[in-house]
Amino acid sequence: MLFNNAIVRKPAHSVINGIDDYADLGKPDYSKAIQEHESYVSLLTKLGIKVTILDALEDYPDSCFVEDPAVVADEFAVITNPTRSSRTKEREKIRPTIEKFYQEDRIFEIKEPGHLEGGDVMCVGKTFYIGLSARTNQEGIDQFTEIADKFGQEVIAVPVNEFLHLKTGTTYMGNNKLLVAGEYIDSPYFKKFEQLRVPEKENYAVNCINTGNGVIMPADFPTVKEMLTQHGFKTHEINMSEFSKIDGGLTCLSLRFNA
Ligand code: CIR
Repeated sequence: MLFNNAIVRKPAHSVINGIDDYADLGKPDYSKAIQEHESYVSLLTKLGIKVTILDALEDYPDSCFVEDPAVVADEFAVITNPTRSSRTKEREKIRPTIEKFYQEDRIFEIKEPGHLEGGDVMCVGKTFYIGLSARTNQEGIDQFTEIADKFGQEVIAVPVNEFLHLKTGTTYMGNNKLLVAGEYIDSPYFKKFEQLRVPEKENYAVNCINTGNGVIMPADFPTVKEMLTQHGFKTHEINMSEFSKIDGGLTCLSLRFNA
C-alpha cells in the first residue's frame, strides 16, 4: 500500500452550490453525490485503507473536497489557505482532524498573502511539484518551500493555465509513470517521467489515485483504463458524475497518508 489512511468529508446538501468554474455540466444531485461518495469510501476500505469520515458542513458547499485545505506529507502537514472566499474557512474545520495524526510541531500554515490549495500539490519522492494556478500564488509556494526545506524536500513550481489545479492535469502513478493531459503532455517540467498521455476527450480521467493495490479511476474512460492496464496497473472504477459537475476529481475527495 502507498498509504494506509485517508480522511474524507461527507458531501453537504449545499454541495449542489459548489464552485463550478470549468465543467458546465449542470448542478450535482445530492442523493447521487452521497451514493458516489459512499462507493468511494467503500472502495478505499476494501483496499485496506483506514478511512476517517468527517461530518458534512452545510455552510461550506465544497468542503467534501478535503484535499484542498490541507497537505499531508510523510513528515509534516500544512494547513493551506484556499483562495475562494467560500472555501477559506475550510482550513479551520480540517485542522482538528490533522492534529489527531500529526504532532503540533509538525503542522504548519500557509498565511496571507500566501494562497495554496492541496489540489496543486503533487508529491513524487522527495519533490513537491506545486501548481502556480488561479488558486495557488507564488507567495503560497514560497511559504511551502520554506516548510519543505526543513525536512530536506524540494519544491518545483509548475505553471497551471488550462486546469483548475495541477493534479487536474497530471497525477503520478509510481514507477516513474506520470499520467498527463493537455498542457502537461511533453511538458519540459516532466521530462524525466515516462508519460502516459491522456487524449483530450478523456482529460477528466487524468486525475487518478494509485493506492499501491490498484489505481482508482473515474468510470467510463476506456482509453485511460486500457493505458493503465497495459502499464501493469489494476484499475478500480468509481462513478464521479456528480463531483465532476463542480470540477471535483478523485484526488480532491480525500487526504491520503501513512499513520
Ligand atoms: C472548487 O472549485 O474549489 C471545487 N468546486 C472543486 C475542487 C476540486 N479540488 C481538487 O481538484 N483538489
